[in-house]
Amino acid sequence: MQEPFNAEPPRQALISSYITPVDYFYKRNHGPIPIVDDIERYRVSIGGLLEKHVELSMDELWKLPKYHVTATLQCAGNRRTAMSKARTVKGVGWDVSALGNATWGGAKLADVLELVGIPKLSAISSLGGKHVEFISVDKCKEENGGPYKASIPLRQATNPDSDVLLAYEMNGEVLNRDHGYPLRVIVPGVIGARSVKWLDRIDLIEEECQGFFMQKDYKMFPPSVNWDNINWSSRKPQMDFPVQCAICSLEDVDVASQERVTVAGYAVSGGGRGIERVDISVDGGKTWVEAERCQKKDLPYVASDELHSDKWAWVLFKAVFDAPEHIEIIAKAVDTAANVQPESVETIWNLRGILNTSWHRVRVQKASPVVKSNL
Ligand SMILES: Nc1nc2c(c(=O)[nH]1)N[C@H]1C(S)=C(S)[C@@H](COP(=O)(O)O)O[C@H]1N2
Ligand SMILES: [Mo]
Repeated sequence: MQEPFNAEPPRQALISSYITPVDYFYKRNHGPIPIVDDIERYRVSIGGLLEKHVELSMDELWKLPKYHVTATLQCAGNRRTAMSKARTVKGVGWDVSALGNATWGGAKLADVLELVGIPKLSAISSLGGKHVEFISVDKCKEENGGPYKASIPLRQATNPDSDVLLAYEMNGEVLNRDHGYPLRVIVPGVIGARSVKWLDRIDLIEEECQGFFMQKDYKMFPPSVNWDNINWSSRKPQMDFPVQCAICSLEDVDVASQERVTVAGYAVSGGGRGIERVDISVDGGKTWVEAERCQKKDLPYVASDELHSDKWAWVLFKAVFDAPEHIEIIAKAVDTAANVQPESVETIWNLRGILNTSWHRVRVQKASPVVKSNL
């Protein structure tokens, strides 16, 4: 989509490496991509309930300890197109590639907040603030021309272990314009919508952000809720994402041209829960085989002595089968809390089409044998 600019890579490209190259990393925008080019004069303002408002330059952020966090960013709308096939939903259509796994470099939000006087691990500040709001410089029609914004609980923002970053690097390079130059938030394990790009302001606030994307979007409703009976305030904004996986080595429907088919893809869970295993079925879910976990190679953008965490990253998986005549191949992942993906999309259908984490299915047909010519 040109306006706003939204893009995802082909399935095969997505899993061609453990770290997603910037060019293959999905892009999701709600308004025009802003240009912030005067880096000398760029400041991120920190205020809200704070007694003293502070402005930080990039120089000051670069001076803070630099962390590398390898984290999968996933749009809540990933796999929406498949959900809309069950029943129509509202939202941008995505196949299975509205996510990517990058090594983000930047300052920890917990360090930045400490710098402005909010101690580590605070759940509520002495000034009454319980949430931290991120405000962008872009302008969105959903916000009536105002900036994109989101918030996270203060507890998460001040906890160094939650690895929330003010990132200025992606895969060892300066963050590019599409992904939030010069500075963006990365909230690992949480739907992409909270990782605000082109950061302008950080505010300590009492209650969660009242912006459109927190209050009127990105909430998970039950299948009974439709556009006539929706009550937005009855639900909380979606934060962590649930366990997810998808097969990327095959399209739906694919033709197997060889005797063997390779079933490969990604699996990831939110909230810092790792992936325990991925099960594959080639007989419609009657029997399952555990997929192999692909060895992740050295992290190309991290030196061994650097501060690094990859607990928020996806795993790539692979299994190889004989190609029968007609098969439905299914993948489902289990996370370290033993959460399993739901079997059918109908049971998790919701009007905004978010968090389609149902078992991922592709159909494969064996190619008809090539008839040898006598010529
Ligand atoms: N300022 C701003 N931040 C934003 C958005 C946006 O439209 N504007 N989109 C959000 C959504 S919904 C997602 S999924 C991620 C996408 O990040 P990416 O484009 O770097 O992949 O950014 C989030 N941050
Ligand atoms: Mo998103």
